[in-house]
Amino acid sequence: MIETRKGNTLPCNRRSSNNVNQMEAAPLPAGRKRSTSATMLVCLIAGVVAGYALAAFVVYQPQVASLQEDLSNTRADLSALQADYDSLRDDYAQLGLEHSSLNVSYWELYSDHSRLLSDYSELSSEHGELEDAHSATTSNYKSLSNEVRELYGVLISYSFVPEAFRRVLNDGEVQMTSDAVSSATGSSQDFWPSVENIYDYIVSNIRYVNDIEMPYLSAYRQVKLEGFDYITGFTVTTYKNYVQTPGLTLEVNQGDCDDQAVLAYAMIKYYMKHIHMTEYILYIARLEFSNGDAHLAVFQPVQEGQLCIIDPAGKYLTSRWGSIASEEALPELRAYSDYWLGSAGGISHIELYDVDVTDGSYALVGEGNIDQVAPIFK
Ligand SMILES: [Ca+2]
Repeated sequence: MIETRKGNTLPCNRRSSNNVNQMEAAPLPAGRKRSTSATMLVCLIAGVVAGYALAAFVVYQPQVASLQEDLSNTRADLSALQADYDSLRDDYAQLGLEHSSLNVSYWELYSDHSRLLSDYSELSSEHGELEDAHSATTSNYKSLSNEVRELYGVLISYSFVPEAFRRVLNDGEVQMTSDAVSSATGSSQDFWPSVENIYDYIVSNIRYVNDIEMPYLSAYRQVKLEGFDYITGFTVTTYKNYVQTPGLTLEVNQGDCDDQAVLAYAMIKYYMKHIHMTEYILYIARLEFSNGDAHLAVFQPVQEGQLCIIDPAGKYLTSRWGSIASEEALPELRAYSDYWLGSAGGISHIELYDVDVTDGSYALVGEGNIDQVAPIFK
């Protein structure tokens, strides 16, 4: 601070410099001097300020430029972020729509899933019931198939020889002839007269009648599944033949050749076992004639290759001098064939069966034409 004094004038000799002297030589009024100093002060301050400003400008100008650049970059970033924001907002809106759509689909699928679960449960229950029904049906089908096979055998046994033997020549059926045998033989122990009396009994008491048409299963079809043969169908055919039991033939007093031959076989076997007390070999002979007809008769083999033919239906009994007899097998078979020559064309084929009358089981002893069968009796 510069101090000024009011009202006094400074002495001249107290200044050594020229400038000061000049000033002293032309002294200015006191107020004018103060104005100059203020101006200078202002100028000085202004200069200082300007200097500072210049210095600040020099110093801070790069920073300002950098800040401006940063500002510009920030604005660009802001603009990019705004664009990103707008895009994300659009995406969000789109995702919102998709979410709503997916939500609707989800509930639809949830509903479908619930319904399918319910359907699955119901179908599982039905499947279980069907499996039970299938198991029962399979069991019934197996039973039915077995019964059809059994029916096939039963119907065959009603119309065909030798399949009929088990049904008509078992012990129960043979026992049914007891009264007839006693009546015919008088319980005599004399074998040959008793056999002849049995023959005569049948000829006298059993009327010859033709059989009726009998149905039978001529064929059946089957498929194998899991090791079992299921019958899928069958063919029904009729055959004019019915092999009666001895009991029925005696009851109705009629029958054709097979019925009368079966009755003769049963009565002679009953006589052997229960009256004569010796059971000899006895054959049932199934004959085929040249005209295609078939016939049944009883053949009694005798020692030394002889044969006695007992055929009540054919009215043929091996005889000599009007009484039952046995003859050498081959000539007797030829004579028997000649007996049929006029009506059936003679015998073309013979099957000999030995039947066990306890259960009707049988064995085919031999078969062939007359010349082939005759040696069996040797
Ligand atoms: Ca018959």
